[in-house]
Amino acid sequence: MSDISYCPIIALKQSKIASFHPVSVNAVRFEDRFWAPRLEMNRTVTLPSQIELCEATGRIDNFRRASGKKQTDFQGIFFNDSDVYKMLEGIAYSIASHPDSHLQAQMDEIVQEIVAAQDSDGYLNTYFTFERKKDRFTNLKDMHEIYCAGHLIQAAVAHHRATGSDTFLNAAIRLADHLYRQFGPEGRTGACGHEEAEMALVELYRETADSRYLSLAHLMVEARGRTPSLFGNSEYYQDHKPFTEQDSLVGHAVRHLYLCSGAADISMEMEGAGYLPALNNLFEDLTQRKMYVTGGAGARHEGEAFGAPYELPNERAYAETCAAIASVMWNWRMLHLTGDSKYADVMETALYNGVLSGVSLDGLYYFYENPLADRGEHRRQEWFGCACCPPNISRTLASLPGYTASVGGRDIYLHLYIKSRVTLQLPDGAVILDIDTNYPWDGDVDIKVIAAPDSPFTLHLRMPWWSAGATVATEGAARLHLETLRPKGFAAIHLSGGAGASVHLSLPMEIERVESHPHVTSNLGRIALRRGPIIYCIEGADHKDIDVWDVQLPSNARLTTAHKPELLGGVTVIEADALCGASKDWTGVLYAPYSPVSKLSMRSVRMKAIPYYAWANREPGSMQSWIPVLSSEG
Ligand code: FUB
Ligand code: ZN
Repeated sequence: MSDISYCPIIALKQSKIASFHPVSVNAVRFEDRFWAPRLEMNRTVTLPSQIELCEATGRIDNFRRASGKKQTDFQGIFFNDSDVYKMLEGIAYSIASHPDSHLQAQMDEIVQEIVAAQDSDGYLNTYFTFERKKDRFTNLKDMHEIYCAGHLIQAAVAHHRATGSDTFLNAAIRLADHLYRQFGPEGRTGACGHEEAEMALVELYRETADSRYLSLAHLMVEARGRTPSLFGNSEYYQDHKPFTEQDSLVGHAVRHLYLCSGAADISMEMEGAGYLPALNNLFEDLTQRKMYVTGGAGARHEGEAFGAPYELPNERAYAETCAAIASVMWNWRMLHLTGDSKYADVMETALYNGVLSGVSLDGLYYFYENPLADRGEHRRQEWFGCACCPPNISRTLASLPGYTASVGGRDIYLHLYIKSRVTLQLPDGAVILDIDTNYPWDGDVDIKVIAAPDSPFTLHLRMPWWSAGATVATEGAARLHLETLRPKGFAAIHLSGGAGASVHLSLPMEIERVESHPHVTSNLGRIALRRGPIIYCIEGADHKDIDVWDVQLPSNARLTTAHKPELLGGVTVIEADALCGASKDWTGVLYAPYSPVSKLSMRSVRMKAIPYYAWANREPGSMQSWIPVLSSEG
């Protein structure tokens, strides 16, 4: 079984720049009714089904083929190796927080197949074998070789952290050394058309302390946007400008967000990298002009790309699950780089909405695109030819315990409020916290210090952006001082040390009617409903005899909540008296002379909104996240 002590998502203990470093995945035990069952399903249903699917689709046979164990054709898309690596990363983090000898044995069997497929010079990509060997690294723009290498490295680092075994890590080192010979200071200028390896190489540097990998990641970020160009100075590949000059998110969304993640990683390890101003500008662009209210990103189907500012269509939203995950990864890194909780806010929004919608409640079906409105046609699929999203979700879920909290010196930071037991290491001993809450349905959070060294330490509690009016109360044996909110969005509570203190945080979870910038034309005259971190939508399954596209919510409607333990795995719904219908009879009519909406032509309906992440888990039907508002004057 696993013999591990420190298994974080990003290992920042040695960073001289990061504000704090994350808790180990295996030091957090979820005990809640929201995430704990999801992680259990990920371990017992999702990951095993992904192993089967990777086998059934020939993804693992591709490694057997490359090692000579099987004589078959290469199967699937040229970057299929990356799906196997992401799945393995998920298994590694899953067994770190929940040992599972069967899953671990399956993981190690696949690792053996991978290691056996590696060339003696360290190269490893099952597509570029045999007759395609001559084509290695001849098309960096399109062929994802370095991208696949990045995913291998991330999986191998997770495997090493979770198991203590060097087998996979050594393969990653041999591959990274190969990349270094090709693209390091003595090699040629190069990077992948699809970023990913940058953050992987930084993580390998963190795992091995070999600074060549950090230099290589830096060279790869620096290679973009130059003359002569890597990729025709194309925006699609983020090759239009040097990273330091980039101020707007463009081109393929996952790629740009992975690039930002890599640049943030480099910024935490390399003095003077100079990326922070660009990262700040890009974050502003994301949150002020290009992010869906669900935390989703990348509005356009064409090129899986970011759109223009405020181009955020609902029904035609692309919002790839991988892009929401990439936003989580980037914001997680920005949180550690800057110590500012605003990044955790964006991360949490994406997690509970645009990421979680990507997987069905039974853990077996996936969304690739995550539209915010639908006419009952968009359904989750068991798998995809291009299956980037499913294993990206499983690795994110498996690593979630590691996103809960961080430590820096004698300061502990709580980012995600989840009923759990969290163990954090201060310089003079462990602090054990019991966090009791029914979040995300309730904003009351009780934190008890179960064990702590005798000397003082400070607990920093994230105050989410929606939690105006939050209060913190303290009690217990320890001497407690409550400070006001710090500029970086955490409330600091000084504890005198020892066990026994308790802190009560109350985050008001009002139902908020959210409107968007008027230039988001698809949302004109509409509101979204948000309560705590959860975005809501209305769905046909709850409104049998009407089309939810006809629902209008009076601006003064009384909104109430009800918790429904039996519905959709247990959700809090929002209900209101609304109206349904239109100002005139539109049968057979597309355009007509304008007439103001009259409530008289509408009928009353009881509207029930469910969390957006849970839609499309029942029979097909229309869905709307942005609901038209009817003025109370009308
Ligand atoms: O190209 C690799 C992955 O497949 C991308 O990140 C996704 O957008 C999908 O195209
Ligand atoms: Zn994807």
